[in-house]
Amino acid sequence: MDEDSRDERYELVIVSNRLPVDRVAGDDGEASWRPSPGGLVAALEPVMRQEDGVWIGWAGVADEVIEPFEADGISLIPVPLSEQEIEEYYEGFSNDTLWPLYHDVIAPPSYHREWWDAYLRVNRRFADAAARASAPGAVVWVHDYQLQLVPALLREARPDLVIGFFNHIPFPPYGIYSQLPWRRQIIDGLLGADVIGFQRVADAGNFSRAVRRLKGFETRGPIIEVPIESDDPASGSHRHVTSNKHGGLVRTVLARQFPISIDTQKYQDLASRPEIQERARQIREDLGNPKTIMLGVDRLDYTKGIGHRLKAFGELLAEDKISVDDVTLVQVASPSRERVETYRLLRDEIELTVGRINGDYSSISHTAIAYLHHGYPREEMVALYLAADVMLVTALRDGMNLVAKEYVASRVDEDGVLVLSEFAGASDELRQALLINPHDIEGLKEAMLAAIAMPRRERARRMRALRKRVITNDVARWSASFLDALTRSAHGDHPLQNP
Ligand code: GDG
Repeated sequence: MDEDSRDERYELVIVSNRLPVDRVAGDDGEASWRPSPGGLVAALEPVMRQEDGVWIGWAGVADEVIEPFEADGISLIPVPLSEQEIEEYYEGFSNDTLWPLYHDVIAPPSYHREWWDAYLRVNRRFADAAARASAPGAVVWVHDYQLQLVPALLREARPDLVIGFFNHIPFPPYGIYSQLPWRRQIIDGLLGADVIGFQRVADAGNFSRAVRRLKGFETRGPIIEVPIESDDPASGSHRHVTSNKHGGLVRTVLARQFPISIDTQKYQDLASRPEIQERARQIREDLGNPKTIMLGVDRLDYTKGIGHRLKAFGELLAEDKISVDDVTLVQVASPSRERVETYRLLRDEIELTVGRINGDYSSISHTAIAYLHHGYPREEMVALYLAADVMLVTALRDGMNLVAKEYVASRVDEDGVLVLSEFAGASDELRQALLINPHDIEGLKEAMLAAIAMPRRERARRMRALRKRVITNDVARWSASFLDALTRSAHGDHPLQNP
């Protein structure tokens, strides 16, 4: 990499904790980069190519400085992180302070001042990298809770940029958020953006309330009025600077919902492939062709309500409402954050519960729960979705939950029943699912029985309505509507209506 290309400037800059690539060792021992396909890349790839874009993030390798490179035609700028920063900024502040706090304190958040220091230091590094890579007036889109300080740090360095932030996880109610010792700094960090996107209307509302309570700023619907100080770099730029009703100068920030989605077409295409449909039949057969297959697919995370799901399933077996001869639960729990203590404890707890249920109810020929602590290729996931009569999404709190949407997108046969927690963002849109409160174990059990017994016509009616939603609102539409709001904001126009 020579000096010139290192100093390249881009019109569209995506910033996220992790770059969408993994380093893999080839047969010859040479390391190379493999794109890690996710919805976000799928949605942004076409825009990135068209707009001369770059992606900034950590490459997944500690204690190494990696020069900018290209993978699959996308320009990538790695931000280095030391092993200690991964412990303090990522596993610590991001995943053991913010993650539990933002998910309704389901697990107790840990507050450590040295973790905060690392969070600030790493956010500065990301903001510096973005400031260096951005062309004059470029659009920068920052992602997720690990980088909430980047918008303000970036605005300070580069008031010419158009800055967007999207929070993939919930934003908690004020009573919970206010626990955070650094609650003001985070709000200030986010308010550096021109557009702040959330998954749900309720998340945007919680954020606006926190802004009013902590900063005393006025809000009008989704618009937040941020007073301009004379030394504020924004005072030099006329973009979104207007007078408020008291005659003071304010910068306007748009904070509203932009519910994320999936690459629907990709799931439909996979589900239509004969070999994947054959694999779905094979899965059913391998499970002993039970009348009903129930499925859970989650990262092994305490927010996903896996324990509540197992409890309901175990009680239905104990009460003879279902039998292992007829019903099998397949639980894919993909490994996650295994270096964080709470996650290790959760794994023990879940595996103890699965072992007990299987010990009590399985027979030689029928296993109650097929528990799989693995990650699978996407093709296998789609085969599982096709094989499952009932999909169980019982999150205690979840920004969106893409699994619910992937299940619906995969059901090209218009069959299958989605049981969906009202605490997952997806429940705002997927109203024809069987909506449940996972804390209400009796209610959850009733919904599971209703799903098992649901007649084909009703299954098809509900699935058609769900599919319509996921087909219309796919991830390309999501990114287009966020970028459209950002571009409009660059012209001083904040859309008050849904874009
Ligand atoms: C965060 C928010 C929000 C899981 N196991 C395997 C596998 N997965 C894939 C799923 C899905 C993704 O991982 C998980 O997405 P979720 O949305 O369900 O949950 P989080 O990981 O917590 O994501 C969430 C999301 O960000 C986006 O904004 O919806 O609320 O928490 O795509 O399919 N994929 C493969 N093998 C596995 O074993 N291939």
